[in-house]
Amino acid sequence: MQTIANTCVVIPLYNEETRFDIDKFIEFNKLHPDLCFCLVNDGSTDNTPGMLAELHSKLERVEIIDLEKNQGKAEAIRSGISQMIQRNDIEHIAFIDADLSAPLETIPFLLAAAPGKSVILGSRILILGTTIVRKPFRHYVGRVFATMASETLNLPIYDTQCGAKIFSREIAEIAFNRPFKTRWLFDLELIMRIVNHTGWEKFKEIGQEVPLYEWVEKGGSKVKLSYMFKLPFDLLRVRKEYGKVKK
Ligand SMILES: Nc1nc2c(ncn2[C@@H]2O[C@H](COP(=O)(O)OP(=O)(O)O)[C@@H](O)[C@H]2O)c(=O)[nH]1
Ligand SMILES: [Mg+2]
Repeated sequence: MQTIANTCVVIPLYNEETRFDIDKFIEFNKLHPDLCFCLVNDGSTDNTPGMLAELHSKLERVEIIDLEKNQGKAEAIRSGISQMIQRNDIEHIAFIDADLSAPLETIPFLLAAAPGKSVILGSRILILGTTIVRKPFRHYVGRVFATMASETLNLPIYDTQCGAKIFSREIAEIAFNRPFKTRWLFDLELIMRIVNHTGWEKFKEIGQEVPLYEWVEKGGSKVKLSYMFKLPFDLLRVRKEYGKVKK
């Protein structure tokens, strides 16, 4: 039975002092005191470590990892997940962004929406009943990229790049067992690692994409727009490394 009692949420933070909202964590903790957090400071040069220390002193189930040098979101998440995998009491490991574009409540929401699944992928789909706020330009570039990725890898997933995902501990071990080849396509890489391990038919059984009820893009994104031009090349690297999904 999946409960949030044995779930841990990994959050990478790089210079998040202005976006990190400690009060939201304290409020959430009152409703879900069992959920644990692993907060990874990715070599921040601002007061992020100070804010993490404050949260650590206020909540019980918070672990902090301090990376001395900035390593990028993928590697920051990987260090958090690698540490959580060691804990036998943990069944599910999630990750979300520090700006809480997906609110903390997303975690219990996703677990309840996909009972028994070991790969739960949040998906940003604007349909009646959901609040999905993204800058039009980013949305369109994102959709063109998602379609290209889906075709190139033969992978029918609507939103591979969504920053809210949950895995069983066993699957997390497979998905994060080595460093990623690309800086921003690690979401695609980890999905391909899982599919290549389980095969497509099994992946369909254990995985589910769930439309988020809320995703509100926050200002201050640190992903450079110029990266857009590198995306197709990185996508080809992913295909070279992992091949296409065989069905
Ligand atoms: N851009 C960036 N984000 C990082 C890095 N290391 C960790 N992160 C975290 O990764 C998440 C990315 O969020 P954000 O910059 O808002 O990306 P976006 O919402 O996709 O534009 C945040 O939690 C960051 O703090 C890094 O080196 N660069
Ligand atoms: Mg963001």
